Amino acid sequence: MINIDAKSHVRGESVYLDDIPLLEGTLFACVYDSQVAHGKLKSVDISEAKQCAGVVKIILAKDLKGENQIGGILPDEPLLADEEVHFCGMPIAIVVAETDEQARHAVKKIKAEIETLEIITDERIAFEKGSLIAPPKKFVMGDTEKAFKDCEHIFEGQTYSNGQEHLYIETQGAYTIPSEQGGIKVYSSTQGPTAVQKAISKVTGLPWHQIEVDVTRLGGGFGGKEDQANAWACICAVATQLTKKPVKYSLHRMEDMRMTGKRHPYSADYKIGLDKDLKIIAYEAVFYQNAGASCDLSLPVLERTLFHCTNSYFIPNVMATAYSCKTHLPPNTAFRGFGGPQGMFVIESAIAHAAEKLGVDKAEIQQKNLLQNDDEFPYGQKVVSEAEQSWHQADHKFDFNRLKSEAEEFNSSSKYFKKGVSLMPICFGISFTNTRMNQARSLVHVYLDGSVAVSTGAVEMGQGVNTKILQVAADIFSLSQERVKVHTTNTLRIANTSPTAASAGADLNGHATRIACEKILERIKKVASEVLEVNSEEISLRDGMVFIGNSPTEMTWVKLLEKCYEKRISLSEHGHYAPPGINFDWSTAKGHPFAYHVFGTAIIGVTVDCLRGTYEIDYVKACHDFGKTMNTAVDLGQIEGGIVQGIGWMTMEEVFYDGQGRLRSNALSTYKIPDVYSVPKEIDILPLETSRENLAIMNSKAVGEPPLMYGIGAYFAIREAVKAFNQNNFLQFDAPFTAEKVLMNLYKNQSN
Ligand code: MTE
Ligand code: LUZ
Ligand code: MOS
Repeated sequence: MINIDAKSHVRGESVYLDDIPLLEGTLFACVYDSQVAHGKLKSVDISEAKQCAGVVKIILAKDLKGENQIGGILPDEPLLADEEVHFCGMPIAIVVAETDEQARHAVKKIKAEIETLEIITDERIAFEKGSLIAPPKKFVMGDTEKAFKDCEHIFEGQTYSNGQEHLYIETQGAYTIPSEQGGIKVYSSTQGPTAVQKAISKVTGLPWHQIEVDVTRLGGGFGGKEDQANAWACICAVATQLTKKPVKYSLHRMEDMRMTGKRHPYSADYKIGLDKDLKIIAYEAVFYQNAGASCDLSLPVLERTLFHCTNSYFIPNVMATAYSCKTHLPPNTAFRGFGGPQGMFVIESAIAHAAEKLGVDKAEIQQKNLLQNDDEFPYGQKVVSEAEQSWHQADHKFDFNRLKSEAEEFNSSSKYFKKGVSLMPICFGISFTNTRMNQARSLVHVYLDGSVAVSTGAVEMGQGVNTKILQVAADIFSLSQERVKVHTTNTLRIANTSPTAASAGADLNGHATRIACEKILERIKKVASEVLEVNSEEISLRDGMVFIGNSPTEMTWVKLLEKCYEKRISLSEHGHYAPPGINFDWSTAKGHPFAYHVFGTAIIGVTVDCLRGTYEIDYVKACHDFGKTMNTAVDLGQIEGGIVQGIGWMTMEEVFYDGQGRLRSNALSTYKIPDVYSVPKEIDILPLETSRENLAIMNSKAVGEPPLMYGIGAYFAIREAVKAFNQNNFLQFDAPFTAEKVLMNLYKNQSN
């Protein structure tokens, strides 16, 4: 089944925030933001801006009717700066004007007097100064201190991985409309409609039932709208509350890049110990996360770094510690993988370090330490492992040795181009690590014309979740896809939603839809059995017809619905789903947090141009654990997109703040994401063959985030190619591996 949005996307008919027709009298908001990363806000002069044409209102922190607070996890984030500013880009004032241009013009006339205070942009410096978001988190298994004594080889080092700009095609934005009795209807480009509702409630003082949030779809979120859509919706809502007019704000790209947080940069220390057979016996890591100026989602991101700090490997003795360091950057936030990729980069670096010093192939160490069934993760959960299976099936299909010797042969006869190959196994846990967030609801209406309307808490952001939900309903009722419509995500139809995140959107909302549809189906079948005078178990629905056993009857789906109505049987249901068997206890740092894990093994090949430092990704070939995919095209799209985004993070995207905390990579001219020329020339995905049952919807495992981590392999493949050219250099583990860094490393300590 094709993605249900495919046609309207191609025709430009899909509706995003900026496509919503505006009501007459709509006003436009624009934010005046701090140009200083840390300082005392002495005064704000709005006198000149107030006089500008079209300006209706200028809102400062003191004007808010509710609390000046939008922190979702810790209350440490004001909507508008009050006494201090904490990052460049922090909103100080909201200008509301009759047109977008007028609002933007007036913003330029505002002046703020700020007394600069000490600016910290580096996570290690923040750590040294004791500037932490919260006390550290720690995972311990076995006894590393004792185990290191028995190790044959021990290696220690440092790594750094930089942040990443989400660069969703649709920037952040919101449109708010006053409704009766002081309520507000909100259109928001958010992954979390309830999060928006809650934040607006805080800053306006309105109860949740006065706030309706509606989301049709996003032009991408990638985690950047899990929490950070709230501010813009709050800004519009506050303006609507104070002016009683509809208010819209759709950020310009440079505003978005400057004012919103990104993937967390991490610095880390590692210590890895191996025995003489290359088994990893002990591993210690200390992570320093650059949280930015407030908590946002930094703490759960930090936790997921710990959950994934051993990637696909079993290590009996582990001690991992993680610090969330507070700096004067925009608050960093969720980004596909949610801290997991940052943890996995460190263990991969430690293994590469060991392999290079021992003169063995990195893949040999990786393979020897893959998770086996019933091994235990450092957090206590027992593994249901596909790690070895995916490795072997990938090897069988793609022949790792052939690919490696092809590269070696090429290198032996090529002076200025070198190839590198690397293997990247992945293991990613599916569920919000905060157990209570793993729940979802779905509202299903069957109409008397035979059509079906479904609403869930899932937000469509290009990942195809609505297509999957539609498939669930169509499958259960055995209807053609035209008879089912998945509607907007709306807090009046579905309450108390978790954000669409953690790759769990399709699972949670798909199961909730399944439950709602199954309940309706059961009632309908009972009516059919009464009318047709047979047992309910003998009734089935197939392609819009009622069957008894294997024989069709005269009864159509629509006729049957008519009978249900006559008998006054409800054709609507509100399904609720909560995955069973998950728990986690932070007092012991043990539990069973994940419904299941997604595995896979990729082999990545690159070619480096050793005169220019540039590189091309020749191929990514992977055996990936889909469980049993319910939509091959959607899932392949997710894999391709995830791989390219992961490669971008690891190789070319360089977020750059200067010492004053100003974002210098603040536009597409200074921040480079993969384009059509830099994507892998070949992506070849082999589905893992497995018949294991899992908790995923229709056994189709979550696919949103895991493939991003194959991109880490590109970093190590480039490293191999650089080493083939320059053997005199032990490279730092410093991502992204930009062409500039590649060039420097090709000639570092090099005599020729
Ligand atoms: N794919 C597209 N096209 N756009 C997106 O914004 N977000 C990713 C992933 N794939 C994203 C995407 C992230 S961060 C997550 S968590 C999942 O989709 C969320 O959707 P799911 O839970 O339905 O997989
Ligand atoms: N968001 C969240 C997430 O709140 N908790 C998670 O565990 C998570 N994991 C991945 C992506 N977003
Ligand atoms: Mo995705 S980082 O869970 O939105």
